[in-house]
Amino acid sequence: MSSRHKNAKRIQGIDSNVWVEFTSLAADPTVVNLGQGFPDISPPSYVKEGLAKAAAVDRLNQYTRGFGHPLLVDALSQVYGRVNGRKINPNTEILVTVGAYGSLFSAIQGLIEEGDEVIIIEPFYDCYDPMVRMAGATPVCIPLRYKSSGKSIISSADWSLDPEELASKFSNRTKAIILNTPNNPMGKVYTKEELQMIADLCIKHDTLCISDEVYEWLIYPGNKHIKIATLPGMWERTVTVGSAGKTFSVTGWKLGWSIGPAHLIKHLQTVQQNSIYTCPTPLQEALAHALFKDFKRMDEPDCYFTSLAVELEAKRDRMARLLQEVGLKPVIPEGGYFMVADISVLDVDLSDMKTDEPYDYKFVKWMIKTKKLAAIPITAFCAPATTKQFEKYIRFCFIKQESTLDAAEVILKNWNKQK
Ligand code: IK2
Repeated sequence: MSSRHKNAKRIQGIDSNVWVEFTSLAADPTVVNLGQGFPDISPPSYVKEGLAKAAAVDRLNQYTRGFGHPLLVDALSQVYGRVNGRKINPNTEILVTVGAYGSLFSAIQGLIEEGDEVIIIEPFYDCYDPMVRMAGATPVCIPLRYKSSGKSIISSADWSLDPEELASKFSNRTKAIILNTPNNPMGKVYTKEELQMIADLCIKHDTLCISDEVYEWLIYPGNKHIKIATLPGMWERTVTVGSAGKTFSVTGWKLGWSIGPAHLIKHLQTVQQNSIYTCPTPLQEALAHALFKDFKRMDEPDCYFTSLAVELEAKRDRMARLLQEVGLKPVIPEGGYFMVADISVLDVDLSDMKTDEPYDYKFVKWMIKTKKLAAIPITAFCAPATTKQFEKYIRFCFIKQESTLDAAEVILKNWNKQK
């Protein structure tokens, strides 16, 4: 092949992707899919109807403002103005993107320089690492460390950063840290003290913070979501990322947003105007109406931002019981809709699978094939150096209809009977 047909260096070594691989394995309709994080529950009817209404208006089927449809940035500025306790300028402090992915991409492309270092906390949402590499920078990873609370139930709160280890990762080349709270995959919701420790280091080293908060509304009792951008000295150095897919259970809409100070957001806008330019107008219009509806009832129990978390809490608890019944040790998440489980107790011998993949990859492939149940291997969210620490964990998604959870229950209850 001619050398002209070779890939660009910036995408060297990032060609494998957990979603591409495991979504196709789970596509078999006989497989119960608790893998990729998408709901199979119905999105709210007003959200779907809003899209049909928007598509019926001719004007809304044409291009809109590139940095965000005017009605949508207005809605976002109202919701996040209230949440952040500050006025947010809809035109200069918000960018609407193709999903949270689009926000992460434009933030990293727009703010990270070749040769920079970016701190990433493991396990991390998998795209952070390749996005940092594509920008020519180096990911500097630090794992969450498990410390038993002494209780029989393991919680995502039992995983935390070692303050000294974190401090040691900062250097004069550190341009940013990527934070994800509530975290995917562990379900960890960072406490105010943990966020303050990160904020202090960001301020000390003049570092940016890209805070991925796509599960911001999905918080279980006893926990509170705190935006790092609201801590003193952090607004001016933080880009906060959100997702319509996660907020309204419409992952197929692929709309997201970045919120932050104008001096940072303008660089994300530059990336967007020179790449995808604008997002679909009818989706943005419908999302704006949905946000306004729930904004108006934010203190009421039927506000979708809070009612979804209530619905999910019961599913979370059901998922935990199911996993415990087969002897798995689930990590009870404080937020989000994933549950990680320690599979080491099952002691499945996979030595006949002749691949050099980590144990969890082999386990999930074996489980899909023999048990017809799909999950996601946790080492997909780790750098190679941390594989050994996490390869006995897999992730289940529980934002599923009761019938899907029933099907998973049958598989798990028959676990030892099946071949
Ligand atoms: N950031 C995080 C932390 C996410 O979890 C996601 C979506 N993940 O869903 C797939 C899975 O984990 O199974 C994103 C960003 C991307 O969000 P969006 O779909 O809005 O681009």
